[in-house]
Amino acid sequence: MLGDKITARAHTNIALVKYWGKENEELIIPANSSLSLTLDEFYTDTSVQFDETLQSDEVTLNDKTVEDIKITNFMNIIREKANIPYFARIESTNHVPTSAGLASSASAYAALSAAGSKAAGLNLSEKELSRLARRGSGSATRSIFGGFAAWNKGDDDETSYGYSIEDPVKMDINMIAIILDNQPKKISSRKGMKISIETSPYYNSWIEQTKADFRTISDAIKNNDFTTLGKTAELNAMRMHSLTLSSDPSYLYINSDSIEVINMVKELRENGIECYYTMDAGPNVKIICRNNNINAITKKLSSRFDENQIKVSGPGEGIKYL
Ligand code: FM0
Repeated sequence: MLGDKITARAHTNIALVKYWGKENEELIIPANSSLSLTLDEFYTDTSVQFDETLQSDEVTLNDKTVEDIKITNFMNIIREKANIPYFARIESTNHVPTSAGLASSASAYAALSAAGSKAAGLNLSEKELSRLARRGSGSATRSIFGGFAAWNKGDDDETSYGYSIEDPVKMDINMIAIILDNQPKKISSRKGMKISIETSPYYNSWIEQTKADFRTISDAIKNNDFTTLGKTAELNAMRMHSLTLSSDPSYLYINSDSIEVINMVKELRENGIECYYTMDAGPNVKIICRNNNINAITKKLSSRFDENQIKVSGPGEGIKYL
C-alpha cells in the first residue's frame, strides 16, 4: 500500500558481452544486446517509502545524505507511472566495496526499481522491472535477474528489456574481482561510451562482433562449455577497451596494475590453470574461473596484492524483497 516502506535487494552483474554505446540516450536504448553473470557477493539493499509530508525526495546512501538529480529524475518516472505526486524517503546500502568499479549502478537501480515501484503501489512483472531499471542505468536492466541474464537491445522502451538465460547456473563458474583502484572513475561509462560511439572508427565492427559473441556465449552456456565462454568473454572485453583507445580523444581504463593481473592470468593459463579475464569501465580486473582453481589463483594474486583487494564470488540470485 502507498505509504508502506518496501525494501528490495539486487545483486550486481558483470557482462560477458558488454554494453558500450547508446542508440537513444534519454530512454537508454543500447546499440547492442549484452549478456552477463549476476554475482552473489556484491549487492545493494534499498528501501523506499512515499510520504505526502515530504517536500523533496530524501536520499541516504550508506547512511550519508546525498543529493542526486539522477535519482530524482528516476523517481519522477515511477511517480508518473503510478500517477502519484508524493516524494519518498530512500535508504540505500551498497554491499559492494565502495566505488570499487564493480558496477554498483547496476545493483543500485535494480533495487531502486523494485522497491520504488512496489512502494508506489505498482505491481510490475520482472520484464517491466527490467525496463524501468534500464532508465536508471543500462546495466541495471540485467540485475533484475539472477545467474546468466541478457538485455535485449530492442529499439524502443517496450522492446528493450532484460531476461533470464539460465538461473540457477549449471556451469561451474566463479569470478574473482581484483580491486585495483577504489576512486570514482575519471571518465564515467556514460561519457566513455558516448565518445566511443561518436568517434571510434571501429565502432561498427564492434557491433557486428558483439552479435557473434552473443551467439557464441549463449551456445556455450547451453553446452556447459566453460572454455568457449571464457575465451569469448575475454576477447569481447578487450575489444570494448580497444574502442576507448581508438576514440578521439583516446582514453584508457586499463592501468599498469591491470596489465600485471592480465599477465598473471596468462601465466596461470600456461601452467594449466584455466582462467580468463574481463574488465569494465575501470582498472579492476575480474577473473573467470572454475571452483577447483580458486585457491591457486588467489594464491598467485596474493603474492602481489593485498587480501582485501581480492573478492571471490559465485553466481547470484535475482531481485528479491526483504
Ligand atoms: O555492464 O550510462 O550501465 O555491459 O559495465 O548508466 O547506462 O554504467 F564495461 C562497461 C556499463 C558498461 C558494460 O554501463 O552505463 C556492461 C559496462 P549507463 P552503465
